Amino acid sequence: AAMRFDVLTLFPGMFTGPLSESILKRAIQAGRISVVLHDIRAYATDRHRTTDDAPYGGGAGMVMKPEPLAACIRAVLAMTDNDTGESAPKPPVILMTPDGEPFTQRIAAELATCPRLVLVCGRYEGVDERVRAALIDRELSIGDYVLTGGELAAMVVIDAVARLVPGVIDAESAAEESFSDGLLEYPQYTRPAVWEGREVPPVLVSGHHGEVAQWRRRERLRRTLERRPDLLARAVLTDADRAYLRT
Ligand code: 6GU
Repeated sequence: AAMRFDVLTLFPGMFTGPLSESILKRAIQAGRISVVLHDIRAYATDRHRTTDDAPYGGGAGMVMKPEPLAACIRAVLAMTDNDTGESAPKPPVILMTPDGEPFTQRIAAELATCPRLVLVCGRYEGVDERVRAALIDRELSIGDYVLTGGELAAMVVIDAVARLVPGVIDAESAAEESFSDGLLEYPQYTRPAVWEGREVPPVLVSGHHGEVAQWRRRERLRRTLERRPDLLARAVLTDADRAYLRT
């Protein structure tokens, strides 16, 4: 069965472009994932379809009103894929917000085990705290910078989770890649063998598989030490890795 992402947003149009290209498009066409967009504004009941209001206590910006957002979340949770009367477990309701838990590859892998996720895109000034308390299970941020809203962050989460769903990309690429073992990737080369006077490292064209593997491992260690020493502290290293890093 396909993994389903329900996305609650004031700007559903922001998702249509990215979902219509490349790997996500193919995954949707192949029935591996589905993305269902829900316009929060459709759940506003007043004449002007109001979804936000000024903060109590004063201050800049606007806050998402409780009623339309809560109605949207509850309506989405009441929707199911099957009409068999079978009860699926309640999917986690995740708010995208800059004050959320930092999103990592580990969290992506955990979320990829869920049959369904409900992603709520907050506007950056915030969501009424009572809706968070009543209806939100988890809050995620994609990094220490501020976006205008949670939409781009939700797309990042969808992309990172979808590629871990079986059949979306080759099993090998997902298993082999960096972050599963906590090291950055090795440098990649393709033809031509010489480009603008720059050669491909001879070991890669030598045909010596053992030497290629050792070179790649060492490049990963070097790069991680150089660029992300914070990752190296937690990486899974052999005695040979440690010996190389001391050179
Ligand atoms: Cl999830 N939302 C917003 N508005 N800004 C962010 C973010 C989320 N993650 C990093 N910056």
